[in-house]
Amino acid sequence: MIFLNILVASKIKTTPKKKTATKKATPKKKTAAKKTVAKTISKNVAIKKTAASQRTKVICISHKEDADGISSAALIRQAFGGDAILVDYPGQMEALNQAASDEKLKSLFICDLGLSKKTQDEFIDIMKTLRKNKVSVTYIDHHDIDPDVVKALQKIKVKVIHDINECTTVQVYNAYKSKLDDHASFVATCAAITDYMEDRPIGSKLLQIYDRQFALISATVLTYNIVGHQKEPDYLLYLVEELAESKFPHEIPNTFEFAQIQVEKLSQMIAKVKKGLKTMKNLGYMEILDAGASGAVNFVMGLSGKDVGVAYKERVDHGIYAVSVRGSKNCKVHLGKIVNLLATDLGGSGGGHDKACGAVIPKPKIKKFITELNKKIA
Ligand SMILES: [Mn+2]
Repeated sequence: MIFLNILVASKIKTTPKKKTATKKATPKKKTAAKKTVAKTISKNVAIKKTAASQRTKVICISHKEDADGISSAALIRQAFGGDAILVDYPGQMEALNQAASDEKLKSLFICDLGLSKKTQDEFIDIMKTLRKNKVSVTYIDHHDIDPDVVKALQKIKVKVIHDINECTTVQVYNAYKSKLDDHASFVATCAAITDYMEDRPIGSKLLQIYDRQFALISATVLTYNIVGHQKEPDYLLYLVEELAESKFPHEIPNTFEFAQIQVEKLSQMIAKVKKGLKTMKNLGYMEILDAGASGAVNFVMGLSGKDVGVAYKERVDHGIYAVSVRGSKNCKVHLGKIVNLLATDLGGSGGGHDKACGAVIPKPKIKKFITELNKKIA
């Protein structure tokens, strides 16, 4: 899913074990490298050579808000080592820019981060910088993408793995199977389930390996732990490490207890949505105050009786609303495409799947966004 916002950050003790092995594939050669650069400072060619050889880092920038992003990062880590940087959509470009200026970066993977009209040009520019610096870049995703963007990326030799029919983790699994252990297929299965993509060609084959109920409860508990820890980046990185080490969600301490608390909060959300929900002809909508929009949006759609639900939450510090949109099975339009265009028109950004997408909308434009969306989905 895309633009999944925070549900609730609750305060159960989760105490991620601090691991020292975070830097697996990134041997530090700081002092040595500096000396070499200093020695060769007068010779341009020599500096370039040194700069190339001191690039050793592997980084995976992935989506932090759902099991597909976290699981993609875990499988990349298992296959290639290196460190994960977990981001949400508002933080995506900052992380990419930072990676682009990292002189030690050798290889960059970007996972489960869809591009929109608003972000794609800047994304391509950053990729150009990375490629100029000879960084190998692999972009793996399943969100709707402008074909011209794919062409532009391939032209500068960014490796693009893109299929709108399989979730990102399944694509990572499929591409790098030979570098992964057997358990990776389970991690990919959980990601497919949370992205509603366990019925796709590869996803469904993977699910068949495992007992359906076992996979469902594992995927759900993992998801609740991810959603409930959005404000604890260390915990999310810890989850990446544990999954990379082939742990099942139930083997990670306290995950089921934490999920139970999330379930309780969700049941309270049902009551709140019943009270606060509003409708237009074609959609139900609601402003969410004390939780994330994405945790409420399915209830908004379901309880409104409409085929489209919109939930939005103010990000006070950013002057924007984080908006989540869901469509029912009866919804025949591609919400991700509509929202991408509409959000861009209103000075925001957005996009995603046909039945699950999101947007960032400037605060004064939220009413306009909802009324326009109501018209466009008629
Ligand atoms: Mn995904």
